[in-house]
Amino acid sequence: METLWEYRYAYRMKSMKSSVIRELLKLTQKPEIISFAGGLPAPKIFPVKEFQEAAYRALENNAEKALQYGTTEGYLPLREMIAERSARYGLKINASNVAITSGSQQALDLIGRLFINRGDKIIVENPTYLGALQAWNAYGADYIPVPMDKEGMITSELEKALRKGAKFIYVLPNFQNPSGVTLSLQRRKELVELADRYGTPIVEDDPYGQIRFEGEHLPPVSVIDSEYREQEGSSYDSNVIYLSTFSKLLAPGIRIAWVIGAEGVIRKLVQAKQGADLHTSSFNQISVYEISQNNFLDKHVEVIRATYKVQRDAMLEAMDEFFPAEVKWTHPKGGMFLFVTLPKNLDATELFEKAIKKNVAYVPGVAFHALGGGKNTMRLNFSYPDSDTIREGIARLGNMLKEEIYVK
Ligand code: PMP
Ligand code: G9A
Repeated sequence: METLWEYRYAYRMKSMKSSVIRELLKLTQKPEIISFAGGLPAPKIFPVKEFQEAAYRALENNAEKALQYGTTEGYLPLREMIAERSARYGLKINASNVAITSGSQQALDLIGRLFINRGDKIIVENPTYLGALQAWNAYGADYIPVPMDKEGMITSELEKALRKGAKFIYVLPNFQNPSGVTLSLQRRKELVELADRYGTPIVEDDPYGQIRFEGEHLPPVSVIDSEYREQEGSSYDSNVIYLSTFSKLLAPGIRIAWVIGAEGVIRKLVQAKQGADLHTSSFNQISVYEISQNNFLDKHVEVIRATYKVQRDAMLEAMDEFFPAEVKWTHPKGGMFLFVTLPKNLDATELFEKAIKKNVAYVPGVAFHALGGGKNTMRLNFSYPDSDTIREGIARLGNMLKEEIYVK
């Protein structure tokens, strides 16, 4: 029966759809399905024992804080720790530049609240992270997608987009979700120069930067921006808002992430967060602080890198073996995803049902294209299934694709 709520939804609900990833998560939780769909970290390397000990310490030594309301900015020792760790990557910040959020997803939503008026244009990579589109659709964002190649966002195309006038540029420089592509150093510099020339700030979303399997670490866009504008002294007056998260470094279930920004931006973001959830779980923040002691994060990142590298290799090898020659894919140097391009006449959304019949799932690429397109693309995740499962799933997918390309 219809309730009285039916005709009372706010305008913003018109542009809101369910996230394909969230919907697929329900479907792919069936044990018979091999899922390359969700961006789930590998549960086999969750630091369970270390979390048990950290949670114990949080309650043993710090229960008054862990179980109490906390400040909206977040637990100060955790923010200080993040500021110190960020210095390694060249970010000159202190705790006043850091706010803790309930996942980076909340940070994306708060950024929407802070900056997006209905009809504002946001420059995004094409494809881009679906969760950002979902957050910003609610605020009535319009998008200017910029095409990518093997080096990331194509900067000559970015210039065309900037001429249209945009509120900000959203960029995922490392092992991008969904493409797995990394923005090259040269392109990072060009991005910063162009953004500066057109007076357009940047949101840098970097959940995967530390999960590199090979090659040299590249400086964050925020650091290049500070250098380019010859920022002096210790205050972070950057035009870049930088996001990262413990979801991929420790575990996503704890929902702890951070935002780095100029002090003024952090103050506004904190005001918006006050209305959203007062603050992020004190207990989880203190547990994350505790688990991070004695260099644990660095040790654990090594385990993550080693595990995902093996699984990425298993996926690439299996694709070479089982995928038809007409299909192309990216070769990520880190992160959790790669992106597949099918021949133009194939539609990955239509094929999805067939894949499910073969008990294998992926995310159809259309979902990551802000203005549509990308019908013949799909995203595959390699962090969740183990290597044997990956091989089996890729074989199933390869067979399905061969049937489509050769038999029809
Ligand atoms: N940004 C990107 C690019 C992501 O891939 C994710 C997680 N898939 C998030 C933000 C959100 O992460 P969380 O909310 O778990 O911190
Ligand atoms: O489960 C989620 O919604 C987070 C993962 C995002 C992704 O698969 O990109």
